[in-house]
Amino acid sequence: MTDAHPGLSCRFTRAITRRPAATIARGLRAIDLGDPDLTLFERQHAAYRAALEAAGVAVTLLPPLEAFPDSVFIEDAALCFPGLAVALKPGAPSRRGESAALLPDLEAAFGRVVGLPETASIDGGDILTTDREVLVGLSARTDAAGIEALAAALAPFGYRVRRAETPAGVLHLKSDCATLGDDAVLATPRLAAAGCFAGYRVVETAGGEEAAANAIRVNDRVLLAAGFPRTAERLDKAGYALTVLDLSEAAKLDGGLSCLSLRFAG
Ligand code: CIR
Repeated sequence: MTDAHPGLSCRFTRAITRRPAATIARGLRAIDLGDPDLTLFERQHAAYRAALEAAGVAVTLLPPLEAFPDSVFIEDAALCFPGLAVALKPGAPSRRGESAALLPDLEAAFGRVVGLPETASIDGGDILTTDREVLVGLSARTDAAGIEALAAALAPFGYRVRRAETPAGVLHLKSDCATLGDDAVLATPRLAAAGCFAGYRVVETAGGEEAAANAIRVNDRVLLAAGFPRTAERLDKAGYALTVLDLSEAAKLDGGLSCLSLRFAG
């Protein structure tokens, strides 16, 4: 950013979520681990919303979008700052329309909503907002035109965009990292080794626990997916208060903690 924005990446008062669609089993996935169970997904989604609320966030729940099986992963359709939202351009053809479907809700919640050109592709999962910059990973979903368009859209508001590389074979940049606030990040060793976190304090996920990296810092807590005890121990030792959530059904569609909400202050 032009200036540091203390707390921008982890101090939130509101979140927008979307109920999983009954068509969820048609969602995209890199590897077939079986279809998610809708009833269990809904239960886990409710627990996720409750954890956000317990961390001090007022949660809006939008109705399901049956035409978009992946629309529960609402983070990919927009990027939020205090008073400002960017309607993104999801890179998967089946998800492209999610952003337009969300637009009325963004307009209701934010004083200003900006769009991006049709030529751009960019998923929210590739965008890591820290307190000093917006780091965007090139990936199979996010292209150079998408990153350039986002940089141009955010420049007037004083937010600086920096380009990074999402590791090969990884869905999104934030599949491999999370902001912890205060210039600290949680990251996989493979992403940390790529050098994009120079100047940050990095807590690395434990070996074999790469999927733990898609955590979220929400006010005074870090929400972490269940099943990663050694990474949990590292975060605990580093002084973070943890809330551990079972999101097995989202994980079957390559979804994690960040993608299930849009979090913002305002
Ligand atoms: C997809 O492939 O687009 C969805 N099945 C999962 C999206 C997860 N989004 C995210 O981590 N930001």
